[in-house]
Amino acid sequence: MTLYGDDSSIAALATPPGRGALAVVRTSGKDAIDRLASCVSAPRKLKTAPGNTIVYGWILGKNRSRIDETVISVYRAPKSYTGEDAADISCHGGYAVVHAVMETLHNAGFRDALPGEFTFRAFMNNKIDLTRAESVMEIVSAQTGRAHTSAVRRLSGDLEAEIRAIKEKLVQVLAGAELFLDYSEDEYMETNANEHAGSLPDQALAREVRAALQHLADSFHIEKLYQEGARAVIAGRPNAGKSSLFNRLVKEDRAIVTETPGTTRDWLEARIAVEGIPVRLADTAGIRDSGDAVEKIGVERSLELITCADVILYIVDGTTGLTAEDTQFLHSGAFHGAPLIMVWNKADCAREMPENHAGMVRVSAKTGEGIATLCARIAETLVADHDAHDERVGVASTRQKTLIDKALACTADALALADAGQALDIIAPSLREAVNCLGEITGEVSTADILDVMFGSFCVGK
Ligand SMILES: Nc1nc2c(ncn2[C@@H]2O[C@H](COP(=O)(O)OP(=O)(O)O)[C@@H](O)[C@H]2O)c(=O)[nH]1
Ligand SMILES: [Mg+2]
Repeated sequence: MTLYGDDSSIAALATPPGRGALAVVRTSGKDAIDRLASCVSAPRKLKTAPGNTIVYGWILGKNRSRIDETVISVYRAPKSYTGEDAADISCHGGYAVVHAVMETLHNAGFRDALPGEFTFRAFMNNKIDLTRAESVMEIVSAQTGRAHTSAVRRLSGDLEAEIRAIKEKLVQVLAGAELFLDYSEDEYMETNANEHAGSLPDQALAREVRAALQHLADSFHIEKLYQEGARAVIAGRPNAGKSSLFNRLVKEDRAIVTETPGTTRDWLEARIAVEGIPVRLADTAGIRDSGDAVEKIGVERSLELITCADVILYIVDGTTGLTAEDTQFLHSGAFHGAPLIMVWNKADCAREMPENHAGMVRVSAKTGEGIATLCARIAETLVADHDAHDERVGVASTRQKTLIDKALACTADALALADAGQALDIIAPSLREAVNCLGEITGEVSTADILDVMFGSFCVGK
Protein backbone atom coordinates (compact mmCIF):
# COMPACT_ATOMS: atom_id res chain seq x y z
CA MET A 1 0.00 0.00 0.00
CA THR A 2 1.49 3.33 -0.98
CA LEU A 3 0.89 6.69 0.66
CA TYR A 4 -1.60 7.69 -1.99
CA GLY A 5 -3.48 4.47 -1.53
CA ASP A 6 -3.09 2.66 -4.83
CA ASP A 7 -1.15 2.30 -8.03
CA SER A 8 -3.94 3.18 -10.44
CA SER A 9 -3.37 5.16 -13.60
CA ILE A 10 -3.32 8.87 -12.86
CA ALA A 11 -3.72 12.00 -14.96
CA ALA A 12 -3.39 15.71 -14.34
CA LEU A 13 -2.96 18.99 -16.15
CA ALA A 14 0.72 19.88 -15.70
CA THR A 15 0.57 23.40 -17.15
CA PRO A 16 -1.28 26.42 -15.72
CA PRO A 17 -4.99 26.37 -16.56
CA GLY A 18 -6.24 28.94 -19.06
CA ARG A 19 -5.66 30.03 -22.64
CA GLY A 20 -2.29 29.16 -24.13
CA ALA A 21 -0.66 27.75 -27.23
CA LEU A 22 -0.35 24.34 -25.60
CA ALA A 23 -1.34 22.48 -22.48
CA VAL A 24 0.30 19.31 -21.21
CA VAL A 25 -1.78 16.61 -19.60
CA ARG A 26 0.40 14.14 -17.85
CA THR A 27 -0.47 10.48 -17.27
CA SER A 28 1.28 7.62 -15.50
CA GLY A 29 0.54 4.07 -14.37
CA LYS A 30 1.35 0.52 -15.34
CA ASP A 31 -1.60 0.35 -17.76
CA ALA A 32 -1.64 4.09 -18.59
CA ILE A 33 -0.67 3.64 -22.23
CA ASP A 34 -3.27 0.92 -22.92
CA ARG A 35 -5.97 3.03 -21.29
CA LEU A 36 -4.91 6.07 -23.28
CA ALA A 37 -4.90 3.99 -26.46
CA SER A 38 -8.62 3.38 -25.98
CA CYS A 39 -9.30 7.06 -26.52
CA VAL A 40 -6.99 8.05 -29.38
CA SER A 41 -7.33 7.84 -33.14
CA ALA A 42 -4.19 5.69 -33.50
CA PRO A 43 -4.60 3.05 -30.79
CA ARG A 44 -2.29 0.39 -32.24
CA LYS A 45 0.49 2.86 -32.91
CA LEU A 46 0.29 4.10 -29.32
CA LYS A 47 0.09 0.62 -27.76
CA THR A 48 3.20 -0.56 -29.55
CA ALA A 49 5.15 2.70 -29.33
CA PRO A 50 8.58 2.22 -27.75
CA GLY A 51 9.74 4.49 -24.93
CA ASN A 52 10.96 8.02 -25.66
CA THR A 53 8.95 8.34 -28.86
CA ILE A 54 6.18 10.64 -29.97
CA VAL A 55 2.85 9.51 -31.40
CA TYR A 56 0.58 11.87 -33.32
CA GLY A 57 -3.17 11.44 -33.02
CA TRP A 58 -6.57 12.79 -32.12
CA ILE A 59 -7.97 12.42 -28.63
CA LEU A 60 -11.47 11.03 -28.97
CA GLY A 61 -14.52 11.54 -26.77
CA LYS A 62 -17.92 9.86 -26.59
CA ASN A 63 -18.84 7.95 -29.77
CA ARG A 64 -15.30 8.58 -30.97
CA SER A 65 -16.00 12.26 -31.49
CA ARG A 66 -12.88 14.37 -32.04
CA ILE A 67 -11.69 16.43 -29.05
CA ASP A 68 -8.27 17.70 -30.10
CA GLU A 69 -5.32 17.04 -32.36
CA THR A 70 -2.37 16.14 -30.14
CA VAL A 71 1.08 14.67 -29.90
CA ILE A 72 1.72 12.15 -27.18
CA SER A 73 5.17 11.60 -25.68
CA VAL A 74 5.50 7.97 -24.69
CA TYR A 75 7.75 6.73 -21.88
CA ARG A 76 8.27 3.12 -20.87
CA ALA A 77 9.11 1.90 -17.38
CA PRO A 78 11.58 2.34 -15.84
CA LYS A 79 12.76 5.16 -18.12
CA SER A 80 10.23 7.80 -17.19
CA TYR A 81 9.89 10.51 -14.55
CA THR A 82 7.75 8.26 -12.35
CA GLY A 83 9.53 5.04 -13.23
CA GLU A 84 6.23 3.67 -14.61
CA ASP A 85 4.82 3.63 -18.14
CA ALA A 86 3.77 7.21 -18.78
CA ALA A 87 2.50 9.51 -21.51
CA ASP A 88 2.35 13.29 -21.79
CA ILE A 89 -0.41 14.60 -24.00
CA SER A 90 0.39 17.94 -25.62
CA CYS A 91 -2.97 19.38 -26.58
CA HIS A 92 -4.11 22.94 -27.24
CA GLY A 93 -4.30 25.23 -24.22
CA GLY A 94 -7.84 26.19 -23.30
CA TYR A 95 -10.35 25.50 -20.54
CA ALA A 96 -12.84 23.57 -22.65
CA VAL A 97 -10.33 21.41 -24.49
CA VAL A 98 -8.46 20.43 -21.31
CA HIS A 99 -11.74 19.73 -19.55
CA ALA A 100 -12.82 17.45 -22.41
CA VAL A 101 -9.46 15.64 -22.49
CA MET A 102 -9.63 15.04 -18.72
CA GLU A 103 -13.20 13.79 -19.02
CA THR A 104 -12.29 11.28 -21.68
CA LEU A 105 -9.34 10.11 -19.56
CA HIS A 106 -11.67 9.61 -16.58
CA ASN A 107 -13.93 7.51 -18.79
CA ALA A 108 -10.89 5.45 -19.79
CA GLY A 109 -10.21 4.65 -16.13
CA PHE A 110 -7.72 7.33 -15.10
CA ARG A 111 -8.20 9.13 -11.82
CA ASP A 112 -7.04 12.66 -11.02
CA ALA A 113 -3.50 12.73 -9.65
CA LEU A 114 -3.18 14.14 -6.16
CA PRO A 115 -0.69 16.94 -5.40
CA GLY A 116 2.87 15.69 -5.85
CA GLU A 117 1.75 12.18 -6.81
CA PHE A 118 3.96 11.93 -9.91
CA THR A 119 7.03 12.92 -7.89
CA PHE A 120 5.95 10.61 -5.07
CA ARG A 121 5.90 7.70 -7.51
CA ALA A 122 9.34 8.74 -8.76
CA PHE A 123 10.57 8.56 -5.16
CA MET A 124 8.87 5.20 -4.48
CA ASN A 125 10.39 3.76 -7.65
CA ASN A 126 13.87 4.94 -6.59
CA LYS A 127 14.17 7.47 -9.41
CA ILE A 128 15.01 10.30 -6.99
CA ASP A 129 15.71 10.78 -3.29
CA LEU A 130 13.73 13.18 -1.09
CA THR A 131 16.11 16.13 -1.48
CA ARG A 132 15.70 15.93 -5.25
CA ALA A 133 11.94 15.53 -4.92
CA GLU A 134 11.85 18.71 -2.86
CA SER A 135 14.03 20.54 -5.36
CA VAL A 136 11.40 19.95 -8.04
CA MET A 137 9.05 22.28 -6.18
CA GLU A 138 11.93 24.67 -5.50
CA ILE A 139 12.63 24.94 -9.24
CA VAL A 140 8.97 25.64 -9.93
CA SER A 141 8.83 28.33 -7.23
CA ALA A 142 12.20 29.99 -7.91
CA GLN A 143 11.69 33.73 -8.50
CA THR A 144 15.24 34.83 -9.19
CA GLY A 145 18.22 33.41 -11.06
CA ARG A 146 20.08 32.76 -7.84
CA ALA A 147 17.19 30.75 -6.30
CA HIS A 148 16.91 28.77 -9.51
CA THR A 149 20.65 28.00 -9.62
CA SER A 150 20.74 26.54 -6.15
CA ALA A 151 17.56 24.53 -6.76
CA VAL A 152 19.18 23.11 -9.91
CA ARG A 153 22.16 22.07 -7.82
CA ARG A 154 19.86 20.11 -5.51
CA LEU A 155 17.92 18.64 -8.44
CA SER A 156 21.22 17.41 -9.87
CA GLY A 157 21.75 15.51 -6.63
CA ASP A 158 24.47 17.67 -5.03
CA LEU A 159 22.73 17.81 -1.67
CA GLU A 160 21.96 14.11 -1.75
CA ALA A 161 25.65 13.38 -2.47
CA GLU A 162 26.78 15.72 0.32
CA ILE A 163 24.42 14.12 2.86
CA ARG A 164 25.47 10.63 1.81
CA ALA A 165 29.15 11.55 2.14
CA ILE A 166 28.62 12.92 5.65
CA LYS A 167 26.58 9.88 6.56
CA GLU A 168 29.28 7.53 5.34
CA LYS A 169 31.83 9.22 7.58
CA LEU A 170 29.46 9.04 10.51
CA VAL A 171 28.83 5.35 9.87
CA GLN A 172 32.59 4.86 9.88
CA VAL A 173 32.83 6.57 13.28
CA LEU A 174 29.96 4.48 14.56
CA ALA A 175 31.42 1.26 13.15
CA GLY A 176 34.69 2.03 14.89
CA ALA A 177 32.88 2.49 18.18
CA GLU A 178 30.71 -0.59 17.75
CA LEU A 179 33.68 -2.76 16.94
CA PHE A 180 34.95 -2.12 20.44
CA LEU A 181 31.51 -2.73 21.91
CA ASP A 182 31.05 -6.04 20.06
CA TYR A 183 34.36 -7.38 21.23
CA SER A 184 34.33 -5.83 24.68
CA GLU A 185 34.32 -9.36 26.17
CA ASP A 186 37.57 -9.95 24.36
CA GLU A 187 40.52 -9.25 26.58
CA TYR A 188 42.68 -7.65 23.91
CA MET A 189 39.86 -5.37 22.78
CA GLU A 190 38.98 -4.51 26.35
CA THR A 191 42.45 -3.21 26.93
CA ASN A 192 42.15 -1.15 23.78
CA ALA A 193 38.66 0.08 24.63
CA ASN A 194 39.94 1.30 27.97
CA GLU A 195 42.72 3.08 26.23
CA HIS A 196 40.08 4.75 24.12
CA ALA A 197 37.94 5.86 27.06
CA GLY A 198 37.45 9.59 26.73
CA SER A 199 37.75 9.56 22.99
CA LEU A 200 36.05 8.04 20.01
CA PRO A 201 38.22 5.69 17.97
CA ASP A 202 37.75 8.18 15.14
CA GLN A 203 37.48 11.48 16.93
CA ALA A 204 38.93 13.58 14.09
CA LEU A 205 36.41 12.19 11.62
CA ALA A 206 33.57 12.92 14.05
CA ARG A 207 34.77 16.54 14.28
CA GLU A 208 34.85 16.75 10.49
CA VAL A 209 31.24 15.53 10.40
CA ARG A 210 30.23 18.12 12.97
CA ALA A 211 31.81 20.91 10.90
CA ALA A 212 30.11 19.74 7.70
CA LEU A 213 26.73 19.56 9.44
CA GLN A 214 27.27 23.00 10.95
CA HIS A 215 27.96 24.38 7.49
CA LEU A 216 24.75 22.87 6.13
CA ALA A 217 22.76 24.22 9.09
CA ASP A 218 24.21 27.69 8.49
CA SER A 219 23.37 27.55 4.78
CA PHE A 220 19.63 27.46 5.48
CA HIS A 221 19.28 31.19 6.19
CA ILE A 222 20.75 32.09 2.80
CA GLU A 223 18.91 29.41 0.82
CA LYS A 224 15.61 30.45 2.39
CA LEU A 225 16.33 34.10 1.75
CA TYR A 226 16.95 33.55 -1.96
CA GLN A 227 14.02 31.19 -2.25
CA GLU A 228 11.30 32.82 -0.22
CA GLY A 229 12.62 36.35 -0.21
CA ALA A 230 12.26 39.04 2.39
CA ARG A 231 10.02 41.92 3.25
CA ALA A 232 11.28 45.49 3.13
CA VAL A 233 9.20 48.42 4.31
CA ILE A 234 9.77 52.06 3.48
CA ALA A 235 8.92 54.35 6.37
CA GLY A 236 9.43 57.97 7.23
CA ARG A 237 7.68 61.31 7.59
CA PRO A 238 5.26 62.55 4.95
CA ASN A 239 6.99 64.15 1.99
CA ALA A 240 10.39 62.60 2.76
CA GLY A 241 10.26 60.94 -0.68
CA LYS A 242 9.11 57.41 0.27
CA SER A 243 6.87 56.94 -2.75
CA SER A 244 9.54 58.38 -5.05
CA LEU A 245 12.08 55.93 -3.67
CA PHE A 246 9.56 53.09 -3.97
CA ASN A 247 9.05 53.99 -7.63
CA ARG A 248 12.76 54.25 -8.19
CA LEU A 249 13.32 50.80 -6.71
CA VAL A 250 10.38 49.30 -8.59
CA LYS A 251 11.60 51.10 -11.71
CA GLU A 252 8.14 52.20 -12.73
CA ASP A 253 5.76 54.91 -11.66
CA ARG A 254 3.44 52.88 -9.51
CA ALA A 255 3.03 54.93 -6.38
CA ILE A 256 1.46 58.34 -6.68
CA VAL A 257 4.01 61.02 -6.00
CA THR A 258 2.69 64.45 -5.07
CA GLU A 259 3.77 67.54 -3.27
CA THR A 260 0.92 67.30 -0.78
CA PRO A 261 2.05 65.56 2.39
CA GLY A 262 -0.10 62.54 3.27
CA THR A 263 -0.92 61.38 -0.27
CA THR A 264 -0.10 57.72 0.23
CA ARG A 265 -2.84 56.82 2.64
CA ASP A 266 -2.80 53.09 2.32
CA TRP A 267 0.22 51.01 1.42
CA LEU A 268 1.48 49.62 -1.85
CA GLU A 269 3.52 46.52 -2.39
CA ALA A 270 5.74 45.42 -5.26
CA ARG A 271 8.01 42.46 -5.83
CA ILE A 272 11.53 43.40 -6.77
CA ALA A 273 14.88 41.59 -6.89
CA VAL A 274 17.72 43.10 -4.89
CA GLU A 275 21.01 41.47 -5.90
CA GLY A 276 19.14 38.24 -6.62
CA ILE A 277 17.08 38.31 -3.42
CA PRO A 278 13.32 38.42 -4.04
CA VAL A 279 12.05 41.34 -1.99
CA ARG A 280 8.49 42.39 -1.27
CA LEU A 281 8.83 46.11 -1.02
CA ALA A 282 6.11 48.13 0.69
CA ASP A 283 5.56 51.86 0.46
CA THR A 284 3.68 53.18 3.45
CA ALA A 285 1.77 56.24 4.47
CA GLY A 286 3.87 58.92 6.12
CA ILE A 287 4.08 58.44 9.81
CA ARG A 288 2.79 61.47 11.65
CA ASP A 289 0.02 62.52 13.98
CA SER A 290 -2.93 63.28 11.79
CA GLY A 291 -6.45 64.46 12.41
CA ASP A 292 -7.65 62.91 9.16
CA ALA A 293 -9.42 59.59 9.86
CA VAL A 294 -8.37 57.89 6.60
CA GLU A 295 -4.78 58.99 7.01
CA LYS A 296 -4.82 57.71 10.58
CA ILE A 297 -5.75 54.22 9.32
CA GLY A 298 -2.89 54.47 6.82
CA VAL A 299 -0.48 55.31 9.63
CA GLU A 300 -1.74 52.36 11.68
CA ARG A 301 -1.24 50.02 8.72
CA SER A 302 2.28 51.37 8.26
CA LEU A 303 3.07 50.51 11.85
CA GLU A 304 1.58 47.03 11.37
CA LEU A 305 3.72 46.44 8.28
CA ILE A 306 6.80 47.55 10.13
CA THR A 307 6.27 44.83 12.72
CA CYS A 308 6.64 42.08 10.11
CA ALA A 309 9.46 43.64 8.09
CA ASP A 310 12.85 41.95 7.65
CA VAL A 311 14.40 45.34 6.96
CA ILE A 312 13.11 48.89 7.26
CA LEU A 313 14.24 51.74 5.06
CA TYR A 314 13.72 54.89 7.06
CA ILE A 315 13.71 57.88 4.76
CA VAL A 316 14.82 61.27 5.96
CA ASP A 317 14.17 64.36 3.87
CA GLY A 318 17.72 65.62 3.32
CA THR A 319 16.52 69.15 2.63
CA THR A 320 15.18 69.50 6.15
CA GLY A 321 17.34 66.91 7.91
CA LEU A 322 16.27 64.88 10.92
CA THR A 323 13.29 66.53 12.57
CA ALA A 324 11.94 66.15 16.08
CA GLU A 325 9.19 63.92 14.62
CA ASP A 326 11.83 61.59 13.10
CA THR A 327 13.73 61.34 16.35
CA GLN A 328 10.56 60.73 18.29
CA PHE A 329 9.54 57.94 15.96
CA LEU A 330 12.98 56.36 15.81
CA HIS A 331 13.01 56.18 19.60
CA SER A 332 9.41 55.02 19.92
CA GLY A 333 10.28 51.31 19.79
CA ALA A 334 7.95 50.79 16.79
CA PHE A 335 10.68 48.89 14.93
CA HIS A 336 10.65 45.81 17.16
CA GLY A 337 14.31 45.26 16.58
CA ALA A 338 14.10 44.80 12.79
CA PRO A 339 17.27 46.03 11.07
CA LEU A 340 17.00 49.65 10.08
CA ILE A 341 18.67 51.37 7.15
CA MET A 342 18.64 55.15 7.41
CA VAL A 343 18.31 56.85 4.02
CA TRP A 344 19.15 60.52 3.49
CA ASN A 345 17.01 61.37 0.46
CA LYS A 346 16.94 64.27 -2.01
CA ALA A 347 20.74 64.24 -2.28
CA ASP A 348 20.40 66.29 -5.47
CA CYS A 349 19.40 69.36 -3.48
CA ALA A 350 19.96 68.30 0.11
CA ARG A 351 22.12 69.84 2.70
CA GLU A 352 25.35 68.02 3.46
CA MET A 353 24.77 65.08 5.78
CA PRO A 354 25.94 65.92 9.28
CA GLU A 355 29.08 63.99 10.18
CA ASN A 356 27.41 62.03 12.94
CA HIS A 357 25.08 60.46 10.36
CA ALA A 358 27.85 58.32 8.95
CA GLY A 359 25.70 55.16 8.82
CA MET A 360 23.13 56.78 6.54
CA VAL A 361 22.91 56.03 2.83
CA ARG A 362 22.73 59.22 0.79
CA VAL A 363 20.42 58.86 -2.21
CA SER A 364 18.33 60.83 -4.62
CA ALA A 365 15.11 59.12 -5.58
CA LYS A 366 14.87 61.76 -8.30
CA THR A 367 18.22 61.24 -10.05
CA GLY A 368 19.02 57.69 -8.97
CA GLU A 369 22.21 58.72 -7.19
CA GLY A 370 23.16 56.32 -4.40
CA ILE A 371 20.48 53.74 -5.29
CA ALA A 372 23.05 51.04 -6.12
CA THR A 373 24.71 51.62 -2.75
CA LEU A 374 21.32 51.39 -1.06
CA CYS A 375 20.56 48.07 -2.81
CA ALA A 376 23.94 46.69 -1.76
CA ARG A 377 23.18 47.76 1.81
CA ILE A 378 19.75 46.09 1.72
CA ALA A 379 21.26 42.82 0.44
CA GLU A 380 24.06 42.98 3.02
CA THR A 381 21.56 43.53 5.82
CA LEU A 382 19.34 40.63 4.74
CA VAL A 383 22.24 38.26 4.26
CA ALA A 384 23.37 39.26 7.78
CA ASP A 385 26.53 37.45 8.86
CA HIS A 386 26.23 34.69 6.29
CA ASP A 387 28.33 34.12 3.21
CA ALA A 388 26.11 34.83 0.23
CA HIS A 389 28.80 33.79 -2.25
CA ASP A 390 29.35 30.35 -0.76
CA GLU A 391 29.34 28.03 -3.77
CA ARG A 392 28.69 24.88 -1.77
CA VAL A 393 25.28 23.24 -1.81
CA GLY A 394 22.87 24.19 0.98
CA VAL A 395 19.72 22.92 2.63
CA ALA A 396 16.53 24.47 1.41
CA SER A 397 13.52 23.09 3.24
CA THR A 398 12.49 23.36 6.86
CA ARG A 399 12.23 19.57 6.89
CA GLN A 400 15.88 19.24 5.86
CA LYS A 401 16.98 21.93 8.30
CA THR A 402 15.22 20.30 11.27
CA LEU A 403 16.91 16.97 10.54
CA ILE A 404 20.34 18.56 10.02
CA ASP A 405 19.96 20.36 13.36
CA LYS A 406 19.07 17.08 15.04
CA ALA A 407 21.99 15.22 13.46
CA LEU A 408 24.29 18.09 14.45
CA ALA A 409 23.07 18.07 18.05
CA CYS A 410 23.54 14.28 18.28
CA THR A 411 27.05 14.44 16.83
CA ALA A 412 27.95 17.29 19.19
CA ASP A 413 26.52 15.25 22.09
CA ALA A 414 28.63 12.25 21.11
CA LEU A 415 31.76 14.39 20.99
CA ALA A 416 30.95 16.02 24.33
CA LEU A 417 30.36 12.62 25.94
CA ALA A 418 33.66 11.39 24.57
CA ASP A 419 35.40 14.49 25.92
CA ALA A 420 33.80 13.82 29.30
CA GLY A 421 35.39 10.37 29.28
CA GLN A 422 32.16 8.41 28.82
CA ALA A 423 32.24 4.82 27.64
CA LEU A 424 31.53 3.97 24.03
CA ASP A 425 28.22 2.24 24.81
CA ILE A 426 26.95 5.57 26.19
CA ILE A 427 28.17 7.46 23.13
CA ALA A 428 27.08 5.08 20.36
CA PRO A 429 23.28 5.74 20.57
CA SER A 430 23.81 9.45 19.78
CA LEU A 431 25.83 8.55 16.73
CA ARG A 432 23.20 6.06 15.62
CA GLU A 433 20.49 8.72 15.99
CA ALA A 434 22.55 11.14 13.87
CA VAL A 435 22.92 8.51 11.13
CA ASN A 436 19.15 7.96 11.17
CA CYS A 437 18.44 11.69 10.80
CA LEU A 438 20.67 11.86 7.72
CA GLY A 439 18.92 8.82 6.28
CA GLU A 440 15.61 10.57 6.80
CA ILE A 441 16.76 13.60 4.81
CA THR A 442 17.38 11.56 1.68
CA GLY A 443 14.43 9.27 2.36
CA GLU A 444 16.28 6.01 3.04
CA VAL A 445 14.49 6.11 6.36
CA SER A 446 10.99 7.45 5.93
CA THR A 447 7.54 7.18 7.42
CA ALA A 448 4.17 7.74 5.81
CA ASP A 449 3.66 10.86 7.95
CA ILE A 450 6.76 12.58 6.63
CA LEU A 451 5.92 11.72 3.03
CA ASP A 452 2.35 12.86 3.52
CA VAL A 453 3.39 16.32 4.70
CA MET A 454 6.08 16.65 2.05
CA PHE A 455 4.26 15.62 -1.08
CA GLY A 456 0.99 17.19 0.06
CA SER A 457 2.54 20.63 -0.42
CA PHE A 458 3.25 20.00 -4.12
CA CYS A 459 1.11 21.30 -6.92
CA VAL A 460 -1.08 18.91 -8.87
CA GLY A 461 0.63 17.60 -11.98
CA LYS A 462 4.07 17.52 -10.38
N1 LIG B 1 14.69 67.07 -5.43
C1 LIG B 1 14.17 65.92 -5.04
N2 LIG B 1 12.87 65.83 -4.74
C2 LIG B 1 12.37 64.66 -4.34
C3 LIG B 1 13.19 63.52 -4.22
N3 LIG B 1 12.41 62.50 -3.79
C4 LIG B 1 11.18 62.97 -3.66
N4 LIG B 1 11.14 64.27 -3.98
C5 LIG B 1 9.97 65.17 -3.98
O1 LIG B 1 9.45 65.22 -2.66
C6 LIG B 1 8.03 65.29 -2.69
C7 LIG B 1 7.40 64.18 -1.88
O2 LIG B 1 7.70 62.94 -2.50
P1 LIG B 1 6.87 61.64 -2.20
O3 LIG B 1 7.63 60.54 -2.84
O4 LIG B 1 5.44 61.78 -2.53
O5 LIG B 1 7.04 61.56 -0.61
P2 LIG B 1 6.31 60.64 0.46
O6 LIG B 1 5.23 61.43 1.06
O7 LIG B 1 7.36 60.33 1.48
O8 LIG B 1 5.82 59.42 -0.23
C8 LIG B 1 7.66 65.27 -4.18
O9 LIG B 1 7.51 66.58 -4.60
C9 LIG B 1 8.86 64.65 -4.85
O10 LIG B 1 9.02 65.03 -6.17
C10 LIG B 1 14.59 63.65 -4.54
O11 LIG B 1 15.39 62.71 -4.46
N5 LIG B 1 15.01 64.86 -4.93
MG1 LIG C 1 3.87 58.63 -0.44
